[in-house]
Parts: sequence; C-alpha cells; structure tokens
Amino acid sequence: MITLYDCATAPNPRRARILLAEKGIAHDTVQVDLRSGEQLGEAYRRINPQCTVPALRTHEGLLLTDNAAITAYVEARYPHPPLLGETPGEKAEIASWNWRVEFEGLLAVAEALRNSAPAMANRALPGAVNYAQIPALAERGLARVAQFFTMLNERLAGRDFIACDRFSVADITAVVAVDFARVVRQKPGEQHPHLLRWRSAMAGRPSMSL
Ligand SMILES: N[C@@H](CCC(=O)N[C@@H](CS)C(=O)NCC(=O)O)C(=O)O
Repeated sequence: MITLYDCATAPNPRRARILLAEKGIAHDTVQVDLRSGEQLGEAYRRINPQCTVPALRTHEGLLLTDNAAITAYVEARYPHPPLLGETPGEKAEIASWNWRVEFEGLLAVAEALRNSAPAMANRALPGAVNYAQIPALAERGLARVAQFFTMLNERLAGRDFIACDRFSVADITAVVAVDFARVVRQKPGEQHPHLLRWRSAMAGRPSMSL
C-alpha cells in the first residue's frame, strides 16, 4: 500500500492529496502535526530528513520527499488520466505553468505568511534549518500575491484550464495557491472575473474538496 505523509491544513500536501484523488489511487495517510513541530522530531526526521510534507512511500518502498518527485512517479506508474501532458509540447507547457504558479503563487503566499506569523518566528522557511523572519519580505510577498492574481486572471481569459486545453497538474497547483492566499487575507475579487470563473469550475471536481 502507498502511504502519504500529510498535514490536513498545509498547502503542499494538499497538492499530493488532489493528485492521488484525480488518479484514483488508494493510499494510507499518516498525519504529521506541523503546528506542534512533529516534522522536526526524531521519528519523522528518520522518514524524511528534509522535515517537510508531503512525503510518499511507494509500493516498492521508495520514499519520495517532494511534490516534484511524487508527481513524476505517480504519472509514470499511473499514466491515466495524464496530468503532465502527452505530447512533447504539452509536457513543456504544463511544466512551465506549474513552475510559474508554484513560484509566483504558492511561494509568494508562503513568503508573506512565514515572514509575519508569530507562530512561525524563526521558521521563515520550511526544512531542517531555522531562519529568522524578515518583515520586508512579508510585505513583498503580499505585493507578489496581488500580482499573481492579476497574472492568473489574464491567463484565464477565454480559457478553461491554466495550461493546454486540459486539466493538469498546473490547475492543481493553482487551486492550492489561490486558496492558500486566504491565510494572508487575500482572495480573488470582482476585478478577477476569469480567475473566479475558473475556480468555481474547479470546485466541480470532487478532488478539490480535499
Ligand atoms: N518542495 C516541497 C515543499 C514542501 C513544503 O514546503 N511543505 C511545508 C508544508 S506546506 C512543510 O513541510 N513545512 C514544514 C515546516 O514549516 O516546518 C514540496 O513541494 O513538496
């Protein structure tokens, strides 16, 4: 059986949960309590020395420690439905948008949150090493989130999906990034009609309620 090391409240494991649901892959789930710092404890460190979730234990016993590896593995082992594209051109377009949405969206929200939340003092970056918060980065993160919404809204004008003409991992990452922005009190508004239309269409997929 596949095991997902998860945290129900965190965005990156949500990407893996949605991916597994879209592929219809049965799995066990182990919750790692990020709020109490369980990811930094000895037991989880032995599983994933990077101290982050998600991590995925495969049927063969491999331990995959990030979304990039999990997505690559799952797509190769369970090709249907394809979420990374089929043709070389599709694969390139989806990879490009997935990275863009991760960098400009997910990481922008994380920058705003992790550099301001009192509960994350000294934990400005995920992982085994502590880093101090830099308040100016929280401010910059908020500006980047606003720009992300503008960019995504423009991209989605006349489109049903972020990349190519099909649902892909780029849509998964984008839904997670847009929803995650609520933690820094940002959400798309009436100035983002294309983004709102796409987000409501995505809500029709059962995986998105995970
Ligand atoms: N590159 C990793 C990033 C994972 C990541 O940043 N996970 C966060 C939760 S969303 C985490 O484990 N945080 C632990 C911490 O803040 O100490 C991936 O995409 O899987």
